[in-house]
Amino acid sequence: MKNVLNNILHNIFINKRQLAVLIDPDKMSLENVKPFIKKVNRSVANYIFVGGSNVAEDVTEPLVLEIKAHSKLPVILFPGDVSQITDAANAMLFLSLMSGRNPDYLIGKHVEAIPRLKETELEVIPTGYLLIENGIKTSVQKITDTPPMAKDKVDTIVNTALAGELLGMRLMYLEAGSGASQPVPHEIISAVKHELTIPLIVGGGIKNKIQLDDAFRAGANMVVIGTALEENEDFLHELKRW
Ligand code: 1GP
Repeated sequence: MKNVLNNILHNIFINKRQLAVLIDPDKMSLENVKPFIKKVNRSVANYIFVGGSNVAEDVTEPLVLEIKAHSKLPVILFPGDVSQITDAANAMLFLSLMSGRNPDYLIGKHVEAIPRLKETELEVIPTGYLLIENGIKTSVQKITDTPPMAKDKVDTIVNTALAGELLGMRLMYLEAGSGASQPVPHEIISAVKHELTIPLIVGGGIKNKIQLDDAFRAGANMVVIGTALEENEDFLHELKRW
């Protein structure tokens, strides 16, 4: 059943914080999946995102199958490329990089993805994706050849997010970039949240509970954490309860 987006909306309705653990297929070996996922299962995480910027072809599907073998949590593809699409997952964020002006990442890759998507039962969730400046050059910036949005241009960020909502995006993702030195500032999260009616996801550079709480307090409906858990799995232990 295609119920991931409904589940996200329901959790917002009941005021539940939502946490997604991001696994990059390029950085997680199959034999490490089981012990890692066992810890994820014991944490407050609600979703497992799978994706990355530099993923070799054909590694995503075996990874998703291994995750599914050890967890009942929904697996949501967060693909860096068309080759990462697999029917083994529950849903996919159909990301449009609205912070940039590279047509490939606004519409081109999406058209390329259609033949693959037609062969799947994936729940496809249109998602506006805004890369926000964090002080270092991130993989998203390098691979897509698009600059991040300046963090002092809050009005432009808000207007871009609103344009995404009006274009029909069902989710909006504020991204500082994987391994960012600074997460998305709370002023930006709250300004965007104030204007949007669709769910707001925030990720990039969140390394501890304080930053996580800050993002939720500012208005994030879901927070995504990847690098901090790759570097310190004990962080998951801290996430056993909110
Ligand atoms: C990256 O937002 C995600 O796309 C998570 O970022 O790896 O820095 O947690 P981190």
